[in-house]
Amino acid sequence: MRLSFISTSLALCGGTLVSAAAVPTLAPALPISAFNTTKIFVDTTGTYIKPLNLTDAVNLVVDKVADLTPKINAAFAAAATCSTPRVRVEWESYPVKDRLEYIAAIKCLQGLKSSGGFPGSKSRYEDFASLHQSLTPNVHGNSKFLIWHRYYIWAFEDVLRTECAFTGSIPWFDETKFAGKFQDSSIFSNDYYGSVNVGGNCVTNGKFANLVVNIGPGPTNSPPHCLSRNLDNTKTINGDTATFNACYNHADWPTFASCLEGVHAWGHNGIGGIMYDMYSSPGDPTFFLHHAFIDRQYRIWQNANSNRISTISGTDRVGNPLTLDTTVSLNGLRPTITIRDLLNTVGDKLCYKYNV
Ligand SMILES: [Cu+2]
Repeated sequence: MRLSFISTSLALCGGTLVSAAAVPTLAPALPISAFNTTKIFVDTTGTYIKPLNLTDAVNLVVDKVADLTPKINAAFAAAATCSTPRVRVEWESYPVKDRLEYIAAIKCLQGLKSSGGFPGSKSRYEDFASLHQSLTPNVHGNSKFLIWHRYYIWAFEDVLRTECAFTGSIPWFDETKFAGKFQDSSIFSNDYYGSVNVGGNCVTNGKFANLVVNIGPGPTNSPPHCLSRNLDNTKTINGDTATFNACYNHADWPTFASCLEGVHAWGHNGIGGIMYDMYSSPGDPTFFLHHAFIDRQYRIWQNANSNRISTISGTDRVGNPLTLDTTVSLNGLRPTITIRDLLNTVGDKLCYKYNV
C-alpha cells in the first residue's frame, strides 16, 4: 500500500530535538465530477467517438427477456487444448484463505516498483492503470472491448503469479446476485476491499484503506488522490440477470459486444469514484473483480455456439474490420498476440475457465 506518512520527523525547536508523532496524511478525494471524463472525445483522425456511458447503457438494454443463459461449459469443453485450465471462482464461494492471498498479492504488486514505460505509474500495480489509461480510446466503444479486457485481466493474473508468488486465479464478483445492493457483498467489508458507500470520499477501511492513486482521472494525471467510491444502487440494480439475458439474445458479435459493454458500465458507475472514470478505473482493485465477471458473461455467450470461439467480426476504433489476425497489444506488458489467441480461454495461450 502506498500510504504516505509524515514520518517521525525530527523538528528543531529552541535548540532541542523533538520527535513529532507520526501523523498519517490522506491524499484528498477528488470531487465526484472529476471522474466523469468520457462523454465525448475526438480521436487522432478528428472523428468524434462517443464511448459507452450510462446514457448509452440505458438505451442498449431495451428488451429484458426470459432466461436464455446458455450452458456454462458446452462449446469450450470441445475447444479445449490446454490440459489443466485455472478456475476463476466467484467471490462468495472463494475460500477466505484464497481471498486473503489474492488481496495480499495485489498489495505486493502495489509495493513493487513500476517497470518503467508506463507514464505516471508509481508502482507495478499502477503500470496496469497507466496502460489502461493510455489505451482507453482504442479499447472502448468498439468490438475490441471484450477481447482486449480479456487479455488485460489475464495479464494481471499472470503478473500476480509471476511477480508476487500468487498461486491462484483471480476471483469474480457475481454482480447479478448483488444488483441493487452492492454493499451487501463481503467484498465491500473491512475484511477485504473496504466500504463502497462512502459518498465520493476516501476509502478508509479494509485492506486498501488510504490507498493513494497517481493515475487519472481521465487521460492526464491529477496530483495524488485517494481511492474513492460513491455507491449508487439505482445504477447497480440494472446489472441483473434479465439485463444480461437481453444481451445474450443478440447472436451478432458487434451487437452483443456493444450490449455487454453498455451493461458493464452499470457496475463501474454504481461503485463510483475511481471506478466511474473510464480511463483510470483500474486504480480501484475492484476493477479486476468486475472485469472478471464481465469476461465470464462474455464467455457464457461464446459457450452457446462454438463459432463464437473461432470467428470474429466488427471493427476497431477507426473502422477497420477485426480479423483473427488482428493484434491485441498491452504496450509491452505482455507480448502482442492476435484475436485468434484470445477467443479460446482454454486454448494454447490462455488457459482458464470459470467455476460456474
Ligand atoms: Cu476498460
